[in-house]
Amino acid sequence: MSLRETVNSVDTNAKRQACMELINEDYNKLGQYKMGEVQSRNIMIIGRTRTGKSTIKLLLMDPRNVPDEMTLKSGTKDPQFQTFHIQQQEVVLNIIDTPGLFERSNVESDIRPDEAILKGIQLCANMEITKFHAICFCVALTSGINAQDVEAIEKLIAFLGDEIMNNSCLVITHCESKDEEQRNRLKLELEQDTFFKKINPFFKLGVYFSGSLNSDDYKHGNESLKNQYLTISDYRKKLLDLFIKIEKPFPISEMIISQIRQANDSVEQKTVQLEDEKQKNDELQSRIKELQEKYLKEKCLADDLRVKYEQQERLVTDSRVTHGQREGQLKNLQEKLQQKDNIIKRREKCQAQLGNDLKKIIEMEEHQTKKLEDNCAKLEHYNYELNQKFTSLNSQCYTHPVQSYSVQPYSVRPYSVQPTIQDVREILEKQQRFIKAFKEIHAAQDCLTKTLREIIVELSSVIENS
Ligand SMILES: Nc1nc2c(ncn2[C@@H]2O[C@H](COP(=O)(O)OP(=O)(O)OP(=O)(O)O)[C@@H](O)[C@H]2O)c(=O)[nH]1
Ligand SMILES: [Mg+2]
Repeated sequence: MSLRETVNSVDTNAKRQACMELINEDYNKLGQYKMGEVQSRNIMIIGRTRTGKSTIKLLLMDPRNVPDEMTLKSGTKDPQFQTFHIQQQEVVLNIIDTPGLFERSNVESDIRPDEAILKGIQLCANMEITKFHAICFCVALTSGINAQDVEAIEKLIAFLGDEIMNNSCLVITHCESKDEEQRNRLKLELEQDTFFKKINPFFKLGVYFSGSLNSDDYKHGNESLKNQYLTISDYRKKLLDLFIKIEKPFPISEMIISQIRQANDSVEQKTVQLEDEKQKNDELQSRIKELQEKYLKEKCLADDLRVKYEQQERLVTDSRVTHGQREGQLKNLQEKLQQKDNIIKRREKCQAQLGNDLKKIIEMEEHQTKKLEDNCAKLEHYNYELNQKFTSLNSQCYTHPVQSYSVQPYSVRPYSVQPTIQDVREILEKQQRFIKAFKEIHAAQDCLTKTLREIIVELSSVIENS
């Protein structure tokens, strides 16, 4: 056989088969990172806050999980995306755990249901998940179904359309201690429930139960944990069976996604606006705080000023009173001054009067003096005459003796000649006139003295008053 014939006669197929058998044997024994096709199931869990959504996720992962102790505060803040592989089934579960609808938080800002649903779908779109195999609507046995659940389902249908019903189921949580009889009774009760009647058609995939190892029983190591484990394992299996068997997922159309994106954008815009507003609000708050502090400082100042003002006002009032008193005193002084003025005037008047009176008195005195001088002159004359008479009578006394008569008129020198009766009578008459003249002088002096006394009395009273 030629070489050509020998080469052409080689059985290539048999050789390849032999090679591949060796390779396969080696890969099966030693091959690394072996790949196998898996199917994925996208599951979204939604429902009111604290109904047990995150706990369902834990149950699906591992039925031995024990949830944290119950609190009223919401747990999941943002949608959570997690992927699990069901080993025997070559199925991958993409679980989207959403924040609770009608969330209760510390800041009292309820997340609106549409917002929470939107966030979940947006997250799926971001993860290139554009179809859902199941939407698990979660309600807790402990809190039942209410108007908020109805509202949430209506919103979901409004977003995604009626078709979503084919891929929706209801999951009742907190049922780890319920036996089959109790569950059936529960189902019957549900059928009678007003709210459930409204949403029942939505759950075309049916009603399922869920639960978890009770944290209190776990804490106390109660025997009931075993039964709970068995029950929740059944729930888990039923749920997983459901997810695995769903072959027709609900597609989220591009349109819905873009709508959701738009809605989400507007939500984000609103969130940004909200953040802005919050920042502005914070700035305003700090400004208000500053102003309040300023106000308090100014108030303190104003209070101080008010106190000072009140003090000043008191001082003004006091000084007004003092001023009034001073004015009164001034008035009194003015009155006294006036009185003194009057007194001075009266004194001046009195002095003038006195001057006049004194003048009159001086005049009168002068007059009287003159009168006295006249009288003296008269008396001297009269004395002279008497002396003459006596001289003549002395010369005649020897021829006409008369009874001796001892008359000795004023400033008349004694004589030894005896006067006649006629002489004596004349002398007596003259003496009487002399006496009369003296009486007149005396009366005038009396009058003068009286006037002087009156003036003195008046002056003393004026001086006393002043
Ligand atoms: N016994 C029992 N407790 C549960 C069950 N589901 C939830 N809980 C309790 O309820 C609490 C809240 O459960 P979560 O799973 O966090 O509720 P959620 O719906 O995810 O809450 P949000 O994320 O706030 O919306 C958990 O800490 C558990 O204590 C259940 O099936 N059985
Ligand atoms: Mg949660």
